[in-house]
Amino acid sequence: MFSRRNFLTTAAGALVTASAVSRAAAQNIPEAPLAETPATQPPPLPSTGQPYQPVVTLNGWSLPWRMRDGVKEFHLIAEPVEREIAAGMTAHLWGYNGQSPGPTIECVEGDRLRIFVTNRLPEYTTVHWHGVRLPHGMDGVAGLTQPPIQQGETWVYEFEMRHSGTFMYHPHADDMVQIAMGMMGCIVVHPQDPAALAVDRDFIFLMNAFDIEPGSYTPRVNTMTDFNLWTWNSRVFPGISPLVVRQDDHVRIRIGNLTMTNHPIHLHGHSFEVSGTDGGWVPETARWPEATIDVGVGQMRAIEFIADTPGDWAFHCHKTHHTMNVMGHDAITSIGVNFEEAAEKLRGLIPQYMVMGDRGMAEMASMRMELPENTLPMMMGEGPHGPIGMGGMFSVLKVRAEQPQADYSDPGWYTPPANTMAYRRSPEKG
Ligand SMILES: [Cu+2]
Repeated sequence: MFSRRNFLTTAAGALVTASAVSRAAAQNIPEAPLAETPATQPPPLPSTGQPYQPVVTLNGWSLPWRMRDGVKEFHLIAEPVEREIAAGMTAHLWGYNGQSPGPTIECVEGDRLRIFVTNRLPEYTTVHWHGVRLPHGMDGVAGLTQPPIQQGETWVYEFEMRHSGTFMYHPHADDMVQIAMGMMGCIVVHPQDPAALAVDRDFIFLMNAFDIEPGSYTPRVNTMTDFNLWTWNSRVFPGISPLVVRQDDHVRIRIGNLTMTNHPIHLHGHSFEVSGTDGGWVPETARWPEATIDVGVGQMRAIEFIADTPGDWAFHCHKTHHTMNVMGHDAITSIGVNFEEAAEKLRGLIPQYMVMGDRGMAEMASMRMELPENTLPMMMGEGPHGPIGMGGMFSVLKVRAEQPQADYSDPGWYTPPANTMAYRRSPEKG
């Protein structure tokens, strides 16, 4: 779970440099809860205000608020964080309240929000509320709508959430660096009527990407397209939580893209409809069936389906390089090349010399190579039938008849009923 830090102490300390908030105002700043784990937190029901059905942030959490005179007050702290990308690799990123991405901000259409933003980064920042329709001065674009938030300062954004939907937040100050470092989060504005647009399970995540050299911890911020970690909420498979649902649940998955390229997201075993974008909800009469939805840069797509078929269903980006991890991208293609002659000579010099990749690269999925410190092999994940050979933007939708309502715990691997699985044809059958 997240922890509460003593904000009054830190606020008082920050006053040495802060100029935007007076001492009296600082006393009134709500505390800023902190997440210490990349584990998916169970969705919290709203403590005050209108009821709503909360979302489940994959490998993330939702930010608690304080209700003050009818205004929901949140507190984001922009700061350096350590994020586990998957077991075996930790990255030094920038984020909010202890993690990258920052916590999901959930509220209800018509709510008035007061969001305190404290800057503990080594440079200035702002927060832009992507997709939210608000007054000019609250839009968070450094230089255009406000001066940047300097180190140590706390700034206040206050506006009404006039439309339900799925939005994002991220800096609009030194954008290239700050987004490459992992600064982003989700915003979910629930409809006034909790019965409107109701689903049984509602998941959300952001797609992001990093370029972290094996053996190092900090992303290269100037990389334009050649990233080596394709992540969902700053996690790669098998570090991404499975999406666990009960059979026949009406499921919504909200997917935002803050990488520098598009991602065709594909779901196995089901077809879905796009029900929302960062512009709002798609009228039911305008939806059409899909099995893959391309999510462009800076876009958000909400998809919906009935999870009618039990099983473990792959859910992934269809760009094959995006379901791979760090190591091995630079390996030369050598399919069909006969290395044996050269290998014989090399073995004379290096006794353990091994030929790799002359029959494809699948063997790499089961091979445990020596890796530098703090990095991940290209393919990972062990399934019930062997290595899964995936990494990056890949997870599993787990549909189970016996999954209890509102239970998100991992039921383990699926066992198919007898005679419903592909089988090896015995050669003697002729
Ligand atoms: Cu992709």
